[in-house]
Amino acid sequence: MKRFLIAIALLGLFTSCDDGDIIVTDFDFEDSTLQFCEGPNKYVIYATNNDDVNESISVEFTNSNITTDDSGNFITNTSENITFSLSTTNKVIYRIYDGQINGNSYFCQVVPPSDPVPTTEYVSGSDGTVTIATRFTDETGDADPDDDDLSNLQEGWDPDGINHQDTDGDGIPDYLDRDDDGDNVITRVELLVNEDSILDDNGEVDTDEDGIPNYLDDDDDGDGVETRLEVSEEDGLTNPGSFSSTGDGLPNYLNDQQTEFFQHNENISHNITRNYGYQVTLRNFNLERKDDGSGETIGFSSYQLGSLNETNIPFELCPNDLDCSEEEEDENTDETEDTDEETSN
Ligand SMILES: [Ca+2]
Ligand SMILES: [Ca+2]
Ligand SMILES: [Ca+2]
Ligand SMILES: [Ca+2]
Repeated sequence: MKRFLIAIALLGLFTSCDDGDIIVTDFDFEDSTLQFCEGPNKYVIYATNNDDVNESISVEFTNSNITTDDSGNFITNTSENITFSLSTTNKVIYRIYDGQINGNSYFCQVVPPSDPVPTTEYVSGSDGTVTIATRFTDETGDADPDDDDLSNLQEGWDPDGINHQDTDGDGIPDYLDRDDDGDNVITRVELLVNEDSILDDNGEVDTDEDGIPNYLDDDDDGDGVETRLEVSEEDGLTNPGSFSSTGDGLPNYLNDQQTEFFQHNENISHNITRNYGYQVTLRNFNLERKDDGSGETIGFSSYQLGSLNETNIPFELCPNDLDCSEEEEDENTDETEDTDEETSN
């Protein structure tokens, strides 16, 4: 933000010899963290600064590709970049205030506070565009988007995004798959060590000692019955951690002396939450000074406003590209209608 202010000051020195229309190309705000809120009849993305000067830059806009979730998080309904034109309703505004600026109350309340008062204001005109580029911020080596306590690098994540490991071949790469071996026991549970655990050389649980750790082994006890069939729908699907047991305290899927099984094709939920970063870029726009009637105009060709980060946004994943809503639909199938055979004769 400081650089923005300094640049305006410097440009002020030059505007007199160029009709006020100067193109600036190298503001660098890529490190600024943006905030978002839904104000009255508009969305606002903004950044504030209260260090040497009290100032803000904001983009106020409406766009049908953008919505909010129940928590007010910024959500887009497309993975494509969103670009819209600046106009009388979609605006970039830069302000300097006479006191500390609290962006949340200033931009997001129906009735903004009367303090602080803007003393300087620049507003964009009808030229220019805003682009919001969506990316995941959990696509890094040490991130853990499936929350199984294994980092992306530990799960065969490919930084180039081409050859991610997918142990169970269900189309969900291990780094996003909360059940890597598809046996209906989530990876986080299969990694838990207790006093009876048999560990491999890497310190991971390998009950049948076949060299494949439980979280990648679809038959954990090596009794020839797939783990997914030794876990009942009830305990495996809805309550990982308490599993069918014949009575000796050991879950059946970890007991090679027990080979009873349930026949089913169910999968536990694979939904996770992910973290997003929305990069906001402004292009080919002008800012016109509004507070002093000077009409001073500053032109910009490209301006990285910064990144808006949203975390823990629900992200639906379905094994083998199945429609995960099918289950709910099945539950809603019509019950056999009772025909009223009442005859009045
Ligand atoms: Ca998988
Ligand atoms: Ca598993
Ligand atoms: Ca094993
Ligand atoms: Ca087994």
